[in-house]
Amino acid sequence: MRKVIITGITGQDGSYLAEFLLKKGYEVYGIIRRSSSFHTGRIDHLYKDPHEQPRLKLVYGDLSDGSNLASLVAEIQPDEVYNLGAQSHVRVSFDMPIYTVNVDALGTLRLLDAVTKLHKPVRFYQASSSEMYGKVIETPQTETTPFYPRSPYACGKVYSFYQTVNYREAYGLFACNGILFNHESPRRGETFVTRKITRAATRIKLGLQDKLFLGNLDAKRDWGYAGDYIEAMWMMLQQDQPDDYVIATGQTYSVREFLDEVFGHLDLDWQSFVEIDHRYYRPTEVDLLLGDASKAQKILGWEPKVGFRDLAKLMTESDLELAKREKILQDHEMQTR
Ligand code: NAP
Ligand code: G4F
Repeated sequence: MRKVIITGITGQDGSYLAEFLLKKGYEVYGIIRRSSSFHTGRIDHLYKDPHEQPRLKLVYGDLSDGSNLASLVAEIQPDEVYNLGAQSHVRVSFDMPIYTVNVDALGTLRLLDAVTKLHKPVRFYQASSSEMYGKVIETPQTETTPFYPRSPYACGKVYSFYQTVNYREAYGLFACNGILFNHESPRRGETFVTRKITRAATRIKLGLQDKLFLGNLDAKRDWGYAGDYIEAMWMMLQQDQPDDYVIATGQTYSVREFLDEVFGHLDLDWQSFVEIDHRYYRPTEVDLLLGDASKAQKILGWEPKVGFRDLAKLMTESDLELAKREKILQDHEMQTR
């Protein structure tokens, strides 16, 4: 049975990737951080599934601890490693630059080093990001577009990108960078803008909230569906040669357009509920991202299945169900007071 290590298994992408790899018959080792409260909500359904559970193993580790990573890698002897763990919030990286770079940049180096010391053929995936294009030098962005990072997060990801390339070239490691543009889902963290909007809009619809505070509404992103994007990660590691690939939809929309879509779906006018809060602005913004994934389409045979409108709809409908459950609980509490 092929063994795989996933860092960041408790996150959005890690949870979809674990689901996907378990279905393919892999033994999945997820590295999780110790936390004072439960944070495995996105993978609990896999752990409870009697068919998947025996092949899903959770082990404690942290990208800031190289010795722990080296022991885990040596013990597990994986065939594939997916490095998805990161402090992944761009705005937060301005508040915590040193921590972010320690985990997102040096963390990758620690893992690459541990994997290379195994002296067995291991395939390595690095979660690189469209944020590396930052103040974009050309549009659309491709694998050859120069990087111009605009945050501590993006600078850390550029470092990891080049370390991944260097381990491929210097040590012959089968290592790939997936340069993924923004991808979202009902499992997206609630402080990223799409999920923040779908959570708030659906709560407003049910009378659980009356305002939504946001930052820059003019930023444009190439938004895809996480479920599609994790398949591309796996495809990269199944090729004959390691390489780097852009994964994107080829369409770009503003935060304002996402608001139109979500509130429109709920028959609400967002202008009546949204207020601008400058705390959500970034010191340096990435104004426009638009990816060209034709290399991935040609070589991997990958293309996105879910477009912008369907993505907004599926996230809104999922959060509407969540808001309904919250409303029932709230009504019940009021009645029993
Ligand atoms: P996410 O939901 O924020 O998940 C991040 C994961 O990393 C969580 O499991 C988190 O664990 C873990 N983590 C954080 N700090 C860690 C540390 N010090 N050691 C080990 N694990 C740590 O992110 P995502 O959206 O799934 O993204 C996955 C990866 O792709 C990230 O590297 C992100 O930077 C990159 N990326 C994401 C996108 C996107 O649009 N989603 C696009 C391009 C690249 P806890 O649960 O304990 O916090
Ligand atoms: O949803 P966001 O926080 O995502 P951002 O910064 O594009 O980063 C995400 O995608 C990257 C891929 O390009 C990943 F590498 C990264 O890990 C992460 O997953 O913000 C999107 C846009 C920004 O321009 C931001 O300024 O939305 C704008 N925005 C406006 N109001 C807001 C808000 N963003 C957040 N998080 N919260 C707001 O209230």
